[in-house]
Amino acid sequence: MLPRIILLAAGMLLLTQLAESYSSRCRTGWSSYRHNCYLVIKDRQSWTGAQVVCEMLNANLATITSSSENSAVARMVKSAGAYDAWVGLNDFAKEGSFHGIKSSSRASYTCWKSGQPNNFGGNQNCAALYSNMFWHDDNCSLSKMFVCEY
Ligand SMILES: [Ca+2]
Ligand SMILES: [Ca+2]
Repeated sequence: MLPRIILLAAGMLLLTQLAESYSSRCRTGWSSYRHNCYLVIKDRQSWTGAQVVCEMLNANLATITSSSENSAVARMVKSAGAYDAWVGLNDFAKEGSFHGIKSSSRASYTCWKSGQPNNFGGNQNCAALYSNMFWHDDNCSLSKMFVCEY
């Protein structure tokens, strides 16, 4: 009887440890959501500068591909105290056709604020996520907080 109880206890301990390693698989300070890890960087950068910083952290500007991911990242942006934050969407290649950092095809999921993207002034080619979870295109040279993802 005793060995069985010990085995059971050992099994539960193993499960607990597995659960812990799963929930903390992101590097220290990064937040996990589903299969990815995110960090809102409060040091304001241009969109290009932001991507450089993310790359130095072995990450990229966040590419958001679902409404649940969008809500999760928006919560992170809000808790960082950001009004808005750069994410990894741009329309450099073709005006009005926004795609992610690593994709050449148009993003299938978007959450633009009503009236956006509007390419205001003919010079808004980078996307930022408001803490209320809607997106807008803005001038890429503006300095904003940003979200890295890996
Ligand atoms: Ca544009
Ligand atoms: Ca805009």
